[in-house]
Amino acid sequence: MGKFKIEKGDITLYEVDAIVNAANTTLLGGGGVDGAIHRAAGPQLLEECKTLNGCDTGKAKMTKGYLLPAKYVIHTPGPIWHGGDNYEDVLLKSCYQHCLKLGESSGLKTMAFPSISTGVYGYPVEQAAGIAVSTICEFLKWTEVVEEVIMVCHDEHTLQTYQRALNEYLEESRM
Ligand code: AR6
Repeated sequence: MGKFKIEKGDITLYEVDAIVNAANTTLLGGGGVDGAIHRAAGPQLLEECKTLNGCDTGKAKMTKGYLLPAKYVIHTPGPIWHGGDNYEDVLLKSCYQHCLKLGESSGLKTMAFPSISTGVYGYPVEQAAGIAVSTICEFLKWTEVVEEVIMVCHDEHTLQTYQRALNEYLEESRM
């Protein structure tokens, strides 16, 4: 059973086994957290990403962390929000699940996630937070490998939304 934390910060500064990148399906970089991770990791990250042949939405692929304090980067393309009737919730949950399973099968003990899809991809953070929190907490109940998952929120609104989602999840699981 692992621990779950929600913090405000910059994920590129986290010294964990793996940070997760909210990427796009090309895996060749972009703006937002993806741009920040590529800048901090240096050009070797892009070189490795070029060998991966992209990644489907909802799946995940891992690279080394290069100049980052994190050992590895797990890249996952989140769903683009198209109103909510296009399997966005299924795909977002799948992102978290694939990243967590990849971390576990690679023997990682500590992982940090950004709020996948809630920036450029437009997923409403209130809905995304519920999916992220429940998927991570369910996984942490049974894993014997991953010891800690940190949700790294870049701004105050995102932080408060994830904290509220965690409180709601804990209340519901007590009922
Ligand atoms: N640390 C933690 N979180 C961050 C950081 C950071 N350094 N920088 C931004 N965020 P976004 P998406 C937050 O747009 O919505 C890229 O171009 C940000 O405030 O990075 O999944 C990709 O290449 C927000 O809360 O990712 C794709 O094309 C969250 O990270 C597309 O954007 C996600 O915002 C992916 O869009």
